Amino acid sequence: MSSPISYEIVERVAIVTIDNPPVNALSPAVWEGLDEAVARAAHDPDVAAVVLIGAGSTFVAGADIRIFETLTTRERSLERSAKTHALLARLEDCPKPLVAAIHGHALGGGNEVAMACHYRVATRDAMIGQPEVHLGIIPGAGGTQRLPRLCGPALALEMCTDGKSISASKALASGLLDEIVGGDLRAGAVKFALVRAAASDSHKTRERSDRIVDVAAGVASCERTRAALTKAARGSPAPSAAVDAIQAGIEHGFEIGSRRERELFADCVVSVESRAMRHLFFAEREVAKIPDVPKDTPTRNIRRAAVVGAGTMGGGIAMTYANAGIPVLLKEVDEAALQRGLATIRKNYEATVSKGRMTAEQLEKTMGLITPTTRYDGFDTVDIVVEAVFENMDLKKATFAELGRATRPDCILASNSSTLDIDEFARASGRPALVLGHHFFSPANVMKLLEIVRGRETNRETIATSLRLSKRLSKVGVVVGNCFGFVANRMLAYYMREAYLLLEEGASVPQIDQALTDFGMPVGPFGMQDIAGIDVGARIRQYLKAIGKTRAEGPQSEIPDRLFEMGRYGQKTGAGWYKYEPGSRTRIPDPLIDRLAAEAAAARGLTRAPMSNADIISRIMTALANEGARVLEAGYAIRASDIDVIYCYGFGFPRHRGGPMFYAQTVGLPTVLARVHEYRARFGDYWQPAPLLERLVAEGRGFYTETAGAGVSVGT
Ligand code: 3H9
Repeated sequence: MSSPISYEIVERVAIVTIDNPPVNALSPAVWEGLDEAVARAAHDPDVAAVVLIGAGSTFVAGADIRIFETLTTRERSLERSAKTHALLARLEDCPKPLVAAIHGHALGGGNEVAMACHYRVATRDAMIGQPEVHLGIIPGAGGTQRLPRLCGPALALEMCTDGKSISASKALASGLLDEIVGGDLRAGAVKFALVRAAASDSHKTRERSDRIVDVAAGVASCERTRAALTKAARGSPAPSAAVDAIQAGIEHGFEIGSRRERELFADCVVSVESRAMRHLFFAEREVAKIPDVPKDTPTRNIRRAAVVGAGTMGGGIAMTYANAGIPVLLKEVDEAALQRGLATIRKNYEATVSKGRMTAEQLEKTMGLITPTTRYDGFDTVDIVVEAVFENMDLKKATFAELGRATRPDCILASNSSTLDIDEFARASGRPALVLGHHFFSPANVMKLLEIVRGRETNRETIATSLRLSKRLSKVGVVVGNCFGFVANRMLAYYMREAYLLLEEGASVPQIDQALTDFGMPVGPFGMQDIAGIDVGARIRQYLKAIGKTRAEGPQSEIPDRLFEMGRYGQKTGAGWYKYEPGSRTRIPDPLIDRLAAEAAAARGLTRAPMSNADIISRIMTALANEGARVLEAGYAIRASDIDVIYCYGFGFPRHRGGPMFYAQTVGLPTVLARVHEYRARFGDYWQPAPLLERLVAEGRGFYTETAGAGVSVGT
């Protein structure tokens, strides 16, 4: 195999190029090659300086994340990172100026390599960051030690705990970069290196202390960051471990700090939390790979869009398109509804302006991309329509029939339905190959998930176009099959069923919500329903009743419908599962709910009894995983990891748990199956083990080898 590192000399400067597509990740061969190339330059009498540069579109996007799977024990990790630290010290000890030339991204280990160089130059559009916390780890190649020495503790703490990249200009201002190169990076870096060679000054980052003069202030900064993290980290231990490592370096110097970094890195890399987050990193990239939709499937260019319905969802979807710079027609039935919708959109943007995340000028420009209308005029100019009218089958079918007439025959027609049968809309439109679901999550302009619902006849081009479009809209698009509730809401029905039943059996609303937020959810099931609106679920149940179906098998609690009858729709009516003071979103427990729960329990012949938070989590997560297994077996999700992505992006499932399927696997599928059997014995036959779960346990396998069968199939 050829080396990913090449070496050439230009004007007495050794150019060491890292060429390890697609992102020049630091594989063992890259580390080794770098070590050898810099040693060679150090001894090469024709070389006065060294430039380290990346081939292709980026410098280095970090360590090769797959390698972490080999660090199965803490000892192994300690051994490996000691070697990496020593290697970087060797680079830093190079007697000739060593210059990192950065374009694209210098992330994680990529930035750590750059910081072990004596100087760093970059293109104007380069991005630099330590994103390790997103993988549940901390920088492990000296990042927690060199970063504060270059840019000061405050920015180092920020970068290592929030994982966000900074721009080249910010990096320059902070001292992390030495120069921004305007023209050709390689030529600029060579020029820079020759100047430094002439000055022959030593510049080892590890020996610098000028950015950490005031140790007490640095420590105080660490303590403030740690305190602020308690809430933001939502149970992930990595951010505070990064603070500990930085603090050790500030208080006790580079060597002791580095040792602490290695220990904390080792703790993190073997943790379940990090495994979960690494799993999600690859899962997110996997979702775009659809077995029968090859990468080279042609896609349509979406230049103009239309949204039908300017309610909460329609307005949010129009904002999503406008935010991506795509002009969008927004249609409502009458002028009053249209003006209400537009006013809400403007209010949302004004809130963004007031938070300083948008300028007044950008607001007007973005609003200018949204063209309000009460007619279908102009619909023959758009490439896609997203229907977001009221969740009613007859209304939606009539809308699709109308859209079939009002748009060009090659226009894609998408429905934002959260539950209904896409194939019925497809038939009504007269162009089923171009019809599918685009199920956004509320608020549509904020939530990152887009369920792309494949109908029986949806063609490959429409799927490929939707996947590409979702990236443009800054969404994570996941292709799912056409079943009631698709994947997210179908599984959510089981999550909610258990929450209601737990309430009737003796837990309280605040206890259940607290158990779930302690688990890492951003909000518990009842708090979430108060935000989404109790009326929404109630209307769906009414529709299902009318067609003789239920959302989830098993006993259905009457309490949500009683709240609906009382007009308690949640936050919007000032009362739901909780009470709310006017203008406040603070949840106030309401004894009325306990009375309703007691009545419901009596009606079902139950004696209410206290239960532990662990029992609550166990019941709810078992229900999710069991239903997830059914969804997977039916082929409504292509992979178990797609379900994980759906839950993390659609409902804020804690990333450090990896999603409901990954979490089940960390609990152990035999344990999950045993719990299903136990619940069946205790609560009744509506608890049925998913056949896939039984099969996997019998075969000693996990969820992650299964891919979809027939459900998510195949147009032409
Ligand atoms: C680290 O560095 C720890 C250190 O402290 C050192 C410890 C010793 N490894 O995202 P894309 C693959 S931890 C392996 O679709 P984009 C990715 O899976 C690391 N593979 O492209 C995909 O493969 P495929 C810290 C990687 O243009 C392909 O590359 N660094 C890695 O949308 C394209 O990726 C990070 O966390 C990797 N490090 O975005 C940065 N990176 O085509 C992670 C990417 O088979 N990477 N791949 O699906 C990113 O954030 C984005 O990939 C990047 C490009 C912004 C670079």
